[in-house]
Amino acid sequence: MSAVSLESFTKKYKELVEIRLDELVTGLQAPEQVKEAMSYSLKAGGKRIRPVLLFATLHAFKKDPALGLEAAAALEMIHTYSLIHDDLPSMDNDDLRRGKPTNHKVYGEATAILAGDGLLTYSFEVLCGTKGASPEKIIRLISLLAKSAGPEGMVGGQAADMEGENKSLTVEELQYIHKNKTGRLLAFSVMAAAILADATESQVRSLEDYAYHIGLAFQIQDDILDIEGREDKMGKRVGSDESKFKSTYPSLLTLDGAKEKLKSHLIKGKSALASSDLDNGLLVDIADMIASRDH
Ligand code: GRG
Repeated sequence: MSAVSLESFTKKYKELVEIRLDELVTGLQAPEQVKEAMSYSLKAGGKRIRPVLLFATLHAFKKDPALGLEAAAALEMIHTYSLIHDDLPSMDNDDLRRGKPTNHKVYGEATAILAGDGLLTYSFEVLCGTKGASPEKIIRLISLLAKSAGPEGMVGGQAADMEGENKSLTVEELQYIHKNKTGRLLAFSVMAAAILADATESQVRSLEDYAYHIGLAFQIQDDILDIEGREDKMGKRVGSDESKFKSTYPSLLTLDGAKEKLKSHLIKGKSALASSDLDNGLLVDIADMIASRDH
């Protein structure tokens, strides 16, 4: 348990990033339809785990979390674009996300594609405006975000996921998909804060290790929720992995095996922090929350 409660920290910084996201999109000189579509998905009720993780990592360095505001907004834009595109008919063809109609169901496919493209490209412009950071740091942030979201990161993970459909994958292949599709943006949350806070090499190593394990824990819990989750909490259909014959941790390891694996990543993630000299309370609480979340 940390001195600051995760609940109050999340409430405060979730609101901060939501206000900033709203200002950023409202201020755009762009056609109303695409602005509205971008805004619709940004405001559709995401948990903001990635921004909160970024702010909490800055807090662990005893830095003002608000230093990471532009990076957090940029990150949430990339995450939102990935969900809009993932839901498209040519990808997962989903009608519901967070209990609401998906972007293309409301605005049509072409506008949904453009809303995703708009969020992706605008996120880099936003990151360039990071306040209080030197040009060198901003370049490191841009490079890290591009690497994390691009073909060697999230896009690569998504491509491997699509190639793996209707095939039986090995645990290693599944791990590659999730490390990249889901893990890399979560890792960016932590490592962007490390850049902003001038982390030492040993702090970087501990945080990379922590991020790797919580990224996999996040995904394993996602697979478990697709079996055990409640549709009213999830805001989408459950059982979709099985109906699409997708390899998942429960399908490869059994449900109990997946739960064991989740527990082991949680322990490893938390122990990676134990060797760092950071104020870890919130990061430990986030790891626990990720492993036990119900949506
Ligand atoms: C289209 C390039 C491209 C990539 C898509 C992230 C992704 C890659 C697809 C999403 C598919 C999916 C359900 C992955 C499981 C993990 C995940 C990213 C869940 C959604 O993230 P949350 O739970 O979402 O943080 P909220 O709604 O809280 O923002």
